[in-house]
Amino acid sequence: LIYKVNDLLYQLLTDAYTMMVPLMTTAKKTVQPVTKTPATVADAIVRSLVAVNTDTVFGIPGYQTYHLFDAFAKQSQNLRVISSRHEQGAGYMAFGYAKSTGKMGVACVVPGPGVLNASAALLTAQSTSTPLLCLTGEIPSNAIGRGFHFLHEMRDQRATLRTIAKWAERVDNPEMAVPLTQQAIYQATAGRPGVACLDLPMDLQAAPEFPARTTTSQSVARTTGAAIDPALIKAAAKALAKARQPMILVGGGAIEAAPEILELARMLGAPVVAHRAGKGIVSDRDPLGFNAVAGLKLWPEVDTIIALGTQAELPNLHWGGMESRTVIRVDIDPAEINVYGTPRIAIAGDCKAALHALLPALVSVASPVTAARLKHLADVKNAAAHAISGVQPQISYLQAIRNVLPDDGIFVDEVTQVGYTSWYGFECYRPRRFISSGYQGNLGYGLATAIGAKVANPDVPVVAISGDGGFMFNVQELATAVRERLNVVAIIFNNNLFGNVARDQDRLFNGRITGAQLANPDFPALAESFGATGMRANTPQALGKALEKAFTLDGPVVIEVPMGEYASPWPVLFPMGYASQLDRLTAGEN
Ligand SMILES: Cc1ncc(C[n+]2csc(CCOP(=O)(O)OP(=O)(O)O)c2C)c(N)n1
Ligand SMILES: [Mg+2]
Repeated sequence: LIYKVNDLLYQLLTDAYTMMVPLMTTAKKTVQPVTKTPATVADAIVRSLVAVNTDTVFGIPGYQTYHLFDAFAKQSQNLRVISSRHEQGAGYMAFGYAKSTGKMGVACVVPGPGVLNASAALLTAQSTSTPLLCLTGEIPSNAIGRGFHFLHEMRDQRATLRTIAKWAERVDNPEMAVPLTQQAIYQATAGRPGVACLDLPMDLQAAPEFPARTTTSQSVARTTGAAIDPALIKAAAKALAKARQPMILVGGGAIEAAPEILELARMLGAPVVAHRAGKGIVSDRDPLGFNAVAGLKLWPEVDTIIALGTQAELPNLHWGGMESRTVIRVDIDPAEINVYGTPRIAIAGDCKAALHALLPALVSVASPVTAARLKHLADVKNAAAHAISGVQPQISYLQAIRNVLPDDGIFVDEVTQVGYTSWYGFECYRPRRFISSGYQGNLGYGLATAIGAKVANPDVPVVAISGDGGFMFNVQELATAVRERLNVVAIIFNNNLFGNVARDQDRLFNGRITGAQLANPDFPALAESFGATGMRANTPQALGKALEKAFTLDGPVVIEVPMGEYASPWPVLFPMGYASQLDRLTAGEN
């Protein structure tokens, strides 16, 4: 009731004030036509975002975020609001925005169901070390923890978010709003990037802006990146110089060090293996750019491995034999380095800084790369390409897409037969052009992620692939792309099945397939009903033609590709089975 009365009084006062403004301006020319409401804490928060060049917020407004959205509106010359049709869509749009640029993505959602709807996207961003800030509404501060059954109330939202995000805090008084916003931005972007969530009780958003002050009742922590240890750099240089068969593994944490990595690779004559996030750091056109299948083919000979900004899941969880090799890991997150066991040389720090120290140390000790070595690597790469070419019809479709998508075009995968194959079978030539949901493997993240990527890269073609199963998880975001006139192209490989599940069940449970059959809409007609363009392509050649046309259109395009049988994409990637090293890792034998 207090809030209702408050709202009413506030409304009456602003209305009366607005009505008086014309009178004041005609009476006295010097009086400014003030129609603005007084600045709120929400305004101050949004100014903090604009100060770090935030230009887009993805979200859905609601009772507990009205003041934030109004503050966005007041900053409309600096900030664009893109509302989605489900909070998961908003989360993935912020994710796609961040993944394709390296900049922080921003989402804003109501508490409780809004937060939980967004949570799958937050988890994906956190798991892929993606900088994302989520501003979450919260019930009035004096109702928190009281169990009053307030709209969207959730028992402990901050605690829930802490299980997902890198950092989650709540603003408990107006004076902390700006410092905690700055801290949230810092947490999302500094060190190992990740998800920062800031809970903002609705009454505090609406409170008058708090004048800047230094004394604070909630403390604001700062963490600093570790300095690179020169002794470890020396040891790494020594180990690499001694290596007969070195291999470099790269992940998302190595993107900024792309030029240094190429230099290292050429100096050592070492292939650079990328799986998902690391794709494009070294171009697949470069003789030293290796996909996971080529990496695995070379693995038996490899004696020394340097993993840069990657969880190094491939050798640790799947390939095995890490204990008999010299392992060097460089990771900005010291907690990550020892997850699979302690590497011989563990360098906690930024990849670029580490390589700036390592490269000069190597110059005098590394031996020249022989022509025989390069020939051998080329043979391995060719043998892998040959094995991959047998994964049909996926490879033919991926090739058709690659032929049309320019080098700077963005490809968004999904967990579908063509998507798994793309991890090793879709060439990538630049970093941040291949977007994956990483080890979360979320169905339905593709379309919304592609929308976010297109918002951030309006001049670049963006294509998302999915199965019929995955596409329907977030189909509603077609409406967002139509409204925003975003030329995002969604290719649906339709086998009327949760295909991967059906194949596993068939194999594991003697042909008993449960819960995997799907009844689908007419996808092109569905797209047209949204105001998008719908197409159908029956062959790789037809898909190439359709895609060419699609990139010339205005607004989103859906291309359905009816599919029959697929070759399994798994044997070339995991011939030893998935996570074959798990028992060894958990038995502590590393
Ligand atoms: C959010 C989510 N729920 C469930 C799954 C489990 N899952 C993995 S693959 C798959 C089937 C995907 O079907 P579809 O998108 O049509 O691709 P297909 O394998 O048929 O090519 C399912 C249900 C998942 N990966 N993500
Ligand atoms: Mg399917």
